Amino acid sequence: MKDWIKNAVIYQIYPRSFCDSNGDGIGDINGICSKLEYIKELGATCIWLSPVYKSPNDDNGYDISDYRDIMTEFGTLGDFKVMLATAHSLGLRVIMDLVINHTSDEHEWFKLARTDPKYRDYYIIKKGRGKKPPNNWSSFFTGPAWERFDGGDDYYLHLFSKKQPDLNMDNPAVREEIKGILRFWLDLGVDGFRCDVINLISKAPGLPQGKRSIALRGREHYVNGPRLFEYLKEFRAVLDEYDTLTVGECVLLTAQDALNFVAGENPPLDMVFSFEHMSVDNIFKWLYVNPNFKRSKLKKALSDWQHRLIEGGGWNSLYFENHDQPRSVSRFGNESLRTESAKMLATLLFFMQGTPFIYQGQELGMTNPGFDKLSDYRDVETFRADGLMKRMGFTKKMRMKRIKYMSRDNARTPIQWDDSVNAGFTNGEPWIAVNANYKKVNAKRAIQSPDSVLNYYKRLIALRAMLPVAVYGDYTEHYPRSNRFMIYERKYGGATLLVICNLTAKDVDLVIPKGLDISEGRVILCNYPNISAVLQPYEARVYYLGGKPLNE
Ligand code: ISL
Ligand code: CA
Repeated sequence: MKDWIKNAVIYQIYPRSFCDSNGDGIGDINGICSKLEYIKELGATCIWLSPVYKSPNDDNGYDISDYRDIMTEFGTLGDFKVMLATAHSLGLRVIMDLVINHTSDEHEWFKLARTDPKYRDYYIIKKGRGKKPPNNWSSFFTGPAWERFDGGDDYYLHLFSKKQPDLNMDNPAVREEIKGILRFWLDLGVDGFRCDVINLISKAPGLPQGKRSIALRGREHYVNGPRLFEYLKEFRAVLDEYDTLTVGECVLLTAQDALNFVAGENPPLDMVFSFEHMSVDNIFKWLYVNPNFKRSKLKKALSDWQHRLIEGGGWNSLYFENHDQPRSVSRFGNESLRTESAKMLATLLFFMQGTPFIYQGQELGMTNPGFDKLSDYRDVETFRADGLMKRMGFTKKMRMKRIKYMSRDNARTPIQWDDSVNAGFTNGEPWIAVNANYKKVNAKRAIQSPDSVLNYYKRLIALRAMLPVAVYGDYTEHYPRSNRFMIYERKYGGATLLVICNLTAKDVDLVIPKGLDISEGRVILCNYPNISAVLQPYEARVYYLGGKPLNE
C-alpha cells in the first residue's frame, strides 16, 4: 500500500450541494474551483468528487448518460480541466466516482440496445416468466429489480432505480469500454477512483431465484459475485499504469471478507468503505430505526474492522458521513451539544488506523435539516421508501420519523458558507432548501472563531501529520462493553496514544486502563479548555505517552 494513501486526508464533495457559481441554484465545477483554497487550508490532501458526468439526474449523477463528458448543470470539460489543474497546483489530488455497475437508461448504449444486438448484450436483459419478471430479485430502492424492456416481454435488471439499468460485466466488450473510460480520465490527470457499489458487478450465471428475505432479495447471487475478483484485477492492471488511489464502496461486506479486497500481494483495491457501523441504529434503513441504539454496538463495528484489517495486513477507510448517510452529529452525537459532540466524533474517528474521509460540511458540524414535509425532500430513494412503508401499513407519522432520521437528503442540503441569503451557496433558488441553522453554523463564522469545529478539524489533521503513531500505530480497545465511553490505544515506535471519548451528554468518571500511566503523558488534544477527573459531556481527550517529545 502506498504511503501517500496512508497519509492522505480525503475530502468528499457532493457537487450539486457544494457551491453554485452562476445562480441557477445548483452547485457546479467553477464553484468547486473557488473553494479549493478552503479545502487546502483545512489540511485535506485529496478530494473525491461524487459523479460529475453527463446525467439526467434521476439519482443525482449516479445515473450516467455519458462517461466522457461533464453534466451540463456542472459546467464543461474545460471547466473540469481548469479545476483539476488548480487542485494539483495546490497539492490536492483528485479522485472521481466510478459508477460502472449501471448506466442511465438515457445512455447511448441503452438506447442502441433496442435495435442492436451488440448493445443489447451490454445489459442484463431477459425474457420474463409469463407475466412475471425473470426472477424475484428486489432493488436497493425497493420493489422488483426488473422493468419491462422497451414495452415488450423482455425485462432488464436494475439493482437501483429503473433509470439505472445494470451493465452486463460478463461481456468482455463492456469491460473494454470501462478500461477506455478509466484511461480517458487518468490521461487527463485524475488520481484515482471511488468505485460505486463495486462488489455488485458480477452476477451469478443464470440469475437464480433469491432466498426468501424481507429486503434485497437475491443478494446472495450478486454480492461478491463469482467473477468479481477477475474483473477487479483486469481494471487494476490499467489503474496500475498510473499512480492511483482506489476505494471501493462494498455493500454488505464483513471485515473478514474485506481482506480479499485490500490485503495480500497486489490487492484489487486500496481500501473499501464498510457499512457495519452505518447499520447500528437501523434495520434495512426503513424497517426500524433506533436513535438510542447501544453505543457499544458502534464501538464493536469500528473495532472489529480495526482489528481484522490490521491483523490481516489490510488498510481501513475511516468515515462517519457521506452523501448517503445522515449527519453524524444528529446521529451519533447531539444537536444540543453540537460543537462538543462534533469534535468528539472527529477525534474518535481520526485517531483510528486508516485513511480518514471528511464529507463536505462535516468539518462545520452541520446537522440534519429536520425537514418535516415530504415535499422538502428530493431523493429518489426517499420517495421509493415512503411508498414501500405506506404499502407496509406504516402511518404517516412513522414514515416521516424514519425519513427525517435516515433520508440521504440529510447530507445533501447546501454547504453553509456564510450568514447571507441561502448561506452563500447560491444567488438563486437552491435545488434543495438550506438548513435553517445557517446563521449560526457556517464556514465564515467558523473560520473566525478559534473554538469552532472547523478549527478543531484543522488541529486534528495537523496533529495526525506530525504523529507517525496516529497513522501507523496498532490498535487496542479498552472496556469495549461500555456504553458511556470509548477508550483506545495506538502504539508505534515507542510512542503511545491514548484516546478517550465520552459518548454521552452527561459527566462520566475518567477510567484509565490498567498498566497505563498517564501522569507521564501529555494531553495533546481536548475539546474542552480544562480537564479534570471527570469527562465532561462528549469530552474527547488524547494523551501522548512515551516516545520522542513532540516538536510543534
Ligand atoms: O443509501 C444506502 C446506504 O444506506 C444504500 O442503499 C445505497 O444506495 C448503496 O449504499 C449504494 O450507494 C451508491 O450507489 C447508488 C447511489 O444511489 C448512491 O448514492 C451511491 O453512494 C447507486 O449508484
Ligand atoms: Ca450552478
